Order: sequence, then C-alpha cells, then structure tokens
Amino acid sequence: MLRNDWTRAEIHSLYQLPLMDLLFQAQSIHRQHFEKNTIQVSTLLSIKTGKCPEDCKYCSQSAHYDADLEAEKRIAVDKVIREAQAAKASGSSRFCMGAAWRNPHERDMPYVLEMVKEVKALGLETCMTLGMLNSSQATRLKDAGLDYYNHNLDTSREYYANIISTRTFDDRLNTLDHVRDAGLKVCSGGIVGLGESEQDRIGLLHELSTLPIHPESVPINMLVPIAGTPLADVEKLDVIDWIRTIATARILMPKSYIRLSAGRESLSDSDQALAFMAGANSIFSGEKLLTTPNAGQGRDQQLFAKLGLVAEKPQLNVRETAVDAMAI
Ligand code: SAM
Ligand code: DTB
Ligand code: SF4
Repeated sequence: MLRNDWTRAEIHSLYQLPLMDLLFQAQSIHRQHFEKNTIQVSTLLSIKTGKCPEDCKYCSQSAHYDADLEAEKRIAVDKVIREAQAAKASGSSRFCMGAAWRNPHERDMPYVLEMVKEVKALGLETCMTLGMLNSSQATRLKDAGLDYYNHNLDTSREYYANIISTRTFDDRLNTLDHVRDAGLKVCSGGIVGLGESEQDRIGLLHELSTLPIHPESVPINMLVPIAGTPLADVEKLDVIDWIRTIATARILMPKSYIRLSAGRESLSDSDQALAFMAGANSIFSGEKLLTTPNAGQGRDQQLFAKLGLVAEKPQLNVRETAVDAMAI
C-alpha cells in the first residue's frame, strides 16, 4: 500500500536503522514492485547552457557566480535529435533535455514543443527540465508528447533559503502541481551534500513522500562541487548518508524509480552497488550530465556486467508489463 501520511519521526527511525536492516528492507520492498536487477537508463542533454538568472548556490550555470563554464545559446533541434538517436542506440530508454532558465518564455515554447514531438517520434520516453512552468505550458508540453517533467525540491523547506533566494520552495511546489494537473509524470528529488543536516535530508524525503501522489521518478543527486560557486568547498558528505537517503526513499515511495543522478562519477563500483542494493533503479548514462562529467558508458557497461544488472527496455513500464530486459 502506498502511503502519503509519513511522519518525520517515522522517516527518522527508518533512516537511522542499522545499515544492513535498512538495506534489507529497502531491497525487499524494491523486489515487490520492480523487476530485480533491472535499471532504467536515461541520457541527459543541455539544450541551453549557462547565464541562468537563478542563484542556486550549487550550480555551475548560475549567472550570479563565476564558474568556469562556456555559456551556449539554444542548440538547434536537429542537433538534439542526433543526440537522442545516439542515446537510443546506446541503450537509453529516456531522453532528458535541460535548460538553464528560470522558466521558459513564450518565445521558447515552439522550440521545445517541436523537440518533444521529434524525440518522442524516435520511440524514446521524453523528459524536460526547464525551470518553473505555468499550467498552460505544462498542458502544451503534455499534448506535444512529453512524458516526464523534472523539477526538484532540492532540500528541506527549512534549509532551502540557504541555497536559493530567487525562487521559493512554494514556487517549486506550484510548478509540481501544474505538472501533475497536466497529466505529466513527475520527476522530483533533491541534492545531498549541500552542508545540510540529517534532519534536512529527512525533511526533503518527508516533503516528497507526502505529496498527494509520489513522484514517479526521484533523483537523488550528490553535490558535484563547482569551483567559483558558494558551495565549492563544502565538506563532502559521507557516502553512507547518501545510501541511507536512497534506501529510505525506496521504502517511503515503493513504486517510484529512485535515480542515482549527479555525483556518480566520483563513486566507486562498490558504492554504486550499495546504492542499487538500497533500491536505486535508474541512472543517467553518458560521458556528461548537463555541464559536469558522468560515469561514462564504458564504465557503466562494465559495472552492469560485473553486478549482473540489465537496462530496462525503451518504452517498457515494469509497473504494467512483464519485463523483457536487455543488456546495455
Ligand atoms: N534549471 C532547471 C531547474 O533548476 O529546475 C533545470 C536544470 S537544474 C541543473 C536540475 C537539477 O540539477 C537541480 O535542481 C539540482 O538538483 C541538480 N544539480 C544542479 N547542479 C548540481 C550540482 N553541481 N551537483 C548536484 N546536483 C546538481
Ligand atoms: C537531476 O535531478 N539531476 C540532473 C537532472 N535532474 C537534470 C542534473 C544534474 C546536473 C549536475 C550538474 C551539471 O552537470 O551541471
Ligand atoms: Fe538555473 Fe537550474 Fe542551475 Fe538553478 S539549478 S541556477 S535554476 S540552471
């Protein structure tokens, strides 16, 4: 049974379980709802890079800081399509397009709508992350064939103001409402390693797991420190806290895909194996995330072979269909 009434105290007691008990519970729940040993693989592409008006303190793309980043205007739709074709050929089932915008302007809508239609026509699931959306924009994206919209809460409500001042926590929840009301699937999670406390990680998980409907996809990013941003020198989070966050998310939101997102590149094979044990079942593949390096397809192929994992087939939903998985 799915629950939306988790209390912080319940979440805290899960988070603090002896690690093996937490992992055992998370993996047992995982196997009740998903095909074991099967990982959904997405590819990310930045369609507009840098000069973002928002001040997210972790981000290489914010115009407020001095990160070493080459800004790029909107890239042409045909280039996006070529990247999507390559992603499909390499075994990805979903193509995620991200733009460094506060929100899409009306003049950007024909561009993104065209892109969604063409990527969808390749037989890929589509995902976008373009900042805040109003309800009409969400509906038009849905009508064009968008499957998922990514918009993260990032951290707890209490810690949020330490990280971003240019949009509020409630602005983010409003966008998630518009996305849900338009019939899009919701991808929403956060970042750990921002200098937050354990209570903040619990607060983030509480917000996500008490939404009226759990996000179908929950990315758990580990901060990638970016020189020139205010969080460049923040103390690194212990990997075990990242694992605990993933396992707790799996138990709270049993039917959601839990995605290992930013930060995977710096983790060992055994750290990642623990994360899969904790119930993570989705990754970004490819050499690059939006602006930072990712684990890379070669390393992922080796990791999957070593761990006996397979990639979920494109367009296949394990919730509704028998799984016929293929190796990446
Ligand atoms: N501009 C859009 C927005 O913020 O909604 C979409 C792109 S933004 C880069 C998507 C998410 O990536 C952020 O919400 C954050 O969780 C994550 N992210 C960005 N920079 C990161 C970093 N340096 N380390 C870890 N996660 C990061
Ligand atoms: C998400 O939660 N993580 C992805 C995706 N959604 C768009 C982005 C990670 C970005 C990491 C930093 C970078 O590459 O710029
Ligand atoms: Fe802009 Fe998104 Fe980066 Fe924030 S996370 S600065 S909104 S690109």
